[in-house]
This record gives sequence, C-alpha cells and structure tokens, in this order.
Amino acid sequence: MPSNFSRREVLRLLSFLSAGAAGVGSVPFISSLVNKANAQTSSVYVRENIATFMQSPAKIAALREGVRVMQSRSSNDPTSWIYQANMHGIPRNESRRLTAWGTCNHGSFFFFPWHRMYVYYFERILRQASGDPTLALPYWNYSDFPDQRPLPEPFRNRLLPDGSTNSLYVEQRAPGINQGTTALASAEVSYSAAFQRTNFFHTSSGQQSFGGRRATSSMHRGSGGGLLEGRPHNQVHVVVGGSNGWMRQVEMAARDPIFWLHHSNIDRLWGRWLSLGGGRANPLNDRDWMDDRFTFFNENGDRVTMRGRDIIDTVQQLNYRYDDAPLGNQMLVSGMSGAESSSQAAATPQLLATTPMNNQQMLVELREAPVTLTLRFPESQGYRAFSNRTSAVSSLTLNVEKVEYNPRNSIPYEVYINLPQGVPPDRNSPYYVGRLALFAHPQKATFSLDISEAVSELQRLNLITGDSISVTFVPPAGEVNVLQRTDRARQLPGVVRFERVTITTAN
Ligand SMILES: [Cu+2]
Repeated sequence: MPSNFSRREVLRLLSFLSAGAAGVGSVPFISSLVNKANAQTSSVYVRENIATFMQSPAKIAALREGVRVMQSRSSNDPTSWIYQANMHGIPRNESRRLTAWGTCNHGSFFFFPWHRMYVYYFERILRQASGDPTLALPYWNYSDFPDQRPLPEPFRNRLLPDGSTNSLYVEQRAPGINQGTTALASAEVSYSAAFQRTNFFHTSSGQQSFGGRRATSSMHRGSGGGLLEGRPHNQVHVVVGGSNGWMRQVEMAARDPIFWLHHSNIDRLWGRWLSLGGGRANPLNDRDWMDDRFTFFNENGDRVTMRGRDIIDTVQQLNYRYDDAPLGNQMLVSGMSGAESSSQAAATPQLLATTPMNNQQMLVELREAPVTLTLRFPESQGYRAFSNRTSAVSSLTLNVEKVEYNPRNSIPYEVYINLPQGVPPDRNSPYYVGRLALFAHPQKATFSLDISEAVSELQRLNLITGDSISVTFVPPAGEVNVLQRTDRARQLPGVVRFERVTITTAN
C-alpha cells in the first residue's frame, strides 16, 4: 500500500472502485450510487478494457458490425461514420457545412465535457447500428499496463481470417502501429503529472491544471489544454497517427476506429482523477462549464443538445460506467507523490533554463535529421534545481515556443533530455520525455510538456551534471520517408519551426 495516500483518499478510492462510478465528489453521494448500482446493475452499460472485451468473439463481432453499418450510411445521415467524424473536424476538401460539424473542443476546460458527450452519443449510435442491445464501447488502457501499449490486435489487419474486410482497420497510421511493432512508450502515456494536479482548470496563462484553461464559450483550438489533454491524449494521437495519418489531424482523427477507444480511456481517466479526492472536483460553480450547450445527434438521427451539468455522473445521468483498473497499479501510486503539495498556488512560472535567443529572430528548423539544442541556466537557481535532487522545485515544464508546423504533415519528433552523443535514441530510456505532440495545436503557440518525472529519474541516475542541459529532437524511425515523399508530391513544408526552448517551473 503506498504510504503517501491519505486514509481519506484510500477510502474514496475504495468506494469508487466498489461503486464503479465515475466523477463523484462526496461520500454520501457515493453510497447512494453504490445502492443504485447494485439495484440496477443490468441496466448500466459497462465499458470494458479492450484486452478483456476482445476475449469475446461475439463482442468484437458486434463492434465490427456497428462500425461497418455506420460506414455504409450516407455522409448526410447524422448516424453515419463520416458525419460523426466530421463533427470532430471538417476535412479540407469538404465543402458542406452540416449541423455540428467541426465543433470539437480542444485547448480549454471544455475538452473533457465535450468529448464525453461526443463519445456518449456515438456509443448509442454504434450500439443501435450493431444490432446488439448490450454493446458498450471498450477502452484502450495503454497507461496502466505496459503489455497493452501496442495497438490492440483486432484493429491491425485489413482482412479477417475469413477474407472479409476488417472495419476496425485503417491504413492511415504511423509505421509500425498496424504491425504491433511500435508500442506506446511509458513517457507518452503517463498520467502522473496530470493526476498530481488538484485544480480542474487554470485561470492565468502560465498556470497548469488537470482539465484546461477556463473559457466562456466553445473553443475549437485553444492554447490552454490541461495536463491530461497533453499526455496521454495528444501523445497517443501523434504516435498512432505519425506524420500524416488520420489520428494526428483533428479533421480526420475520428475516422480511425481506435479514436473512440482512445477517448473512452480519456473519459475513464477523468473519473479516476476525481476519485482520488484531495480537492479534485469538477468546476460545478462555473456557469459556462455547467450551462453552455453543445449539439449532437442520437441514434434516431434527432438533433439533441447537452450541457456540462447533464454529464457529471455517468451512471445516473448517462447510464454507463467503466469496469475499471485494479487498485495496485504502479502508475497510480507513483502519480500520487506530492499530490497535496501547496505549490499550486498561483505564481508566475520561473525560467530555469533556455536556448539563446538571437537578434535576427531566426527560427530553429527541424527536418530529417536529429537536432540537439543546449539550454543554459541563466541564474544559479536554475542550475540548483537540476543539480540538487532534494530541490524544492517539484514540477518542471519543457516549453517549445512559437511553434509553426503543417497540421497535415509534420513529424511527431521524439524529445530527449541530455541524450549523450553516440547513444542511440531509445523511447524506453530515461532520456526520453515524449513526443512533440502538435495535435490541435494553434500555430505560433507554445508547446509544453511536463518533464518532472523524467528529470527526477535522470537526477537519481546522476545523468544531469554541469552548467547546461540538452534537448534533442529525433524523427521517429520510418517517419522521415513519409515526410520526404509527401514533401515532394504536394510541395508542403513538412518541417517544424520554433523560436526557442525553455524549461520553467510550473505552477
Ligand atoms: Cu482526441
């Protein structure tokens, strides 16, 4: 049992697991849920881990059939595959602007509620299309179990053993994903940084939170994404999508069937975060978050609207729950250290290290070859933060400032800290901190990645010494060819440019 759980947190976690409920804050509420769950078990849909779900050929067959039937419908039909995907984003070659198309929310605190509503109605449509009244959407649990980090097997092959088409397969994925040889890495799927935060939203520009910056209305591509939206959400999008696959583009992502299992998992992690207590709560006093209306379609093709206040309790309001992960998993435990730290009071993030800025405003350009940049510590305090393991700095953020990129075609670079010269880049090494995951990222905005976990591991291994620190951007194996090919064919820039890289304390 982890010693850094408070007794109350443990009790809440246990209540949560026994109720199987997501997103409830107070203990009396939980017990009423337990009763309800016991009384009505048969009517509550259970979203299962795909690793469990796929043990049942009948369930996989129902999932495939639901997807196939939706794909066979006309794109003017709101219950069709393409109509639903276009609600997330509208492809550039599409001239129609149908109701609710292009309305996904990223980069603000509407990210979680909007995607919960979106997945909820999609699941209802899918169930009806499948002909199986018991079908619930599974989730892809890449975070908790390392052996579940390759793309789930039912999604990998174009054809099924009987020669028919596999509706869960798409070709438009990164190299190695459909072979199962490229698995997600721990640094790409960790939710530790996000789970340590106890604040749902951040209000000032430098502050961070679990769920994103406050907004007063729908935000298609905001620059205030929460920590969980950054990792694992954006990381998984670009690792699966690669340089120009569907998952890496907002406009195409929801055409890949794995999108829905990815977002089912993101939705599950929201409930897991809430269940940890310690002040973690939904912004129930925020009128915009609670009352702004978003438009969807139900399984009959009827237009419906939903508000935040309609989706807070998935069991009581939406009739589904997650089978949920066991208590003793390592990431959950490690994610809790320092959860109650008081360092979350608003303060300006402090600059610890930076690449030099030159006067000509020259941008750093990433192309086919790895690029290593050296960051200097402008003040002794920055150096102390890295050299001293017992430093008070608990939270560190890597920032890539003013990034420009082609959203359809740019390499999801691997990012390493202090990778020694001559050492081959390895995504399972302690130097690796994740991808430059530019998913739904506004142009010229700052890309941020929490590197606290990686830095403390490098400190533990004595791999951070001296008066500078390096950051290396490496194109993933197999992605450069993709870039060069499309570069020539379509005359797209393909490259990523940015102004400088800094490391700051996060608050
Ligand atoms: Cu997404």
